[in-house]
Amino acid sequence: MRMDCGLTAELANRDQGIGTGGIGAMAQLTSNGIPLDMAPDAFGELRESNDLLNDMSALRERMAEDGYLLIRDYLDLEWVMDARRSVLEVLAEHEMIDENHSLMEARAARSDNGKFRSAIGSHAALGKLPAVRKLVHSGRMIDFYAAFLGGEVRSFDFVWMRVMGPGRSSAPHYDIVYMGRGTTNLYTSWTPLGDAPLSDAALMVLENSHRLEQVKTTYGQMDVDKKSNWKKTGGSYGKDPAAIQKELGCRWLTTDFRAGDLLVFSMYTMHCSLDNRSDRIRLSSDTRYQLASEPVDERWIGENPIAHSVREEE
Ligand SMILES: O=C(O)CCC(=O)C(=O)O
Repeated sequence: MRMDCGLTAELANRDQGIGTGGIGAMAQLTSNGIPLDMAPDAFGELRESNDLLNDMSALRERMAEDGYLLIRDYLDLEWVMDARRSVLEVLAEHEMIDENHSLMEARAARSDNGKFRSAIGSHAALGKLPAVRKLVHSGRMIDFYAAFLGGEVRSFDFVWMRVMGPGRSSAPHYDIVYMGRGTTNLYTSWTPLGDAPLSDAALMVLENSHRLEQVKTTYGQMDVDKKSNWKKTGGSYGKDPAAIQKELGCRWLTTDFRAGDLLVFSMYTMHCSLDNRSDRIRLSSDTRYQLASEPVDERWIGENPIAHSVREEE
């Protein structure tokens, strides 16, 4: 079934650069191993919202309209780089980093068989590193949410650290299917810990996917920790971003992310990543924020959150 994303023509016209250079002139990109349709009505650039930073009601309207906010150079660069270094130090201890290059380049080490190594056992441990927690649980990050949400902020204790080695990508999904047992007035911060250009598994957002009622009322009602659901999909909407783009009629939007950028999106904003075509590891965190006064999904709270360790019967 093909759905109409709506507003596509209007929004396609809004982007600068598409078809006249910029992201529209990029070489063929892939996600989940599948070539994307790079035509201007299927693929485009994320819109920046820095111009609205001093106007929270305009920023909230933008979130309602776009389902995401891209804020360039927002986070303290020194904090971002401290977090990057501390994660890379752990990866180096696990022999995942090519020692012929400087640590901060994050070049992935190869095993004797030529394959890139992915030896790290616990990503949850990376999310507990003090420099990472400082970045995502204090300072400008919390200042942003206090102003955006208009009250005292609570963040999930679980900090997801993505170690996206060469060839890796993430599959299209809504976050709500993983964390929908509390308030839906909940937001994800996707934070690149270093530059994350298109070649390095940049994140993509499916334009207007937060307004697709047919998807929100079906897939968007799923709770992945119910046993039968997990077996079906592992939580993703599907594994073929090109087919999903065609089915839903929305464009995939992305950009060359830089260290210090912040991408905020709603629980119903479909996202996935490009394939990592570089020899670097793309590092990023994804973290969640809500008003402290609203109900919280307990799976993500506490010193050792249960996350998805428990599959429940219906
Ligand atoms: O970093 C990625 O590729 C996936 C991130 C993600 O799924 C999220 O931020 O919810």
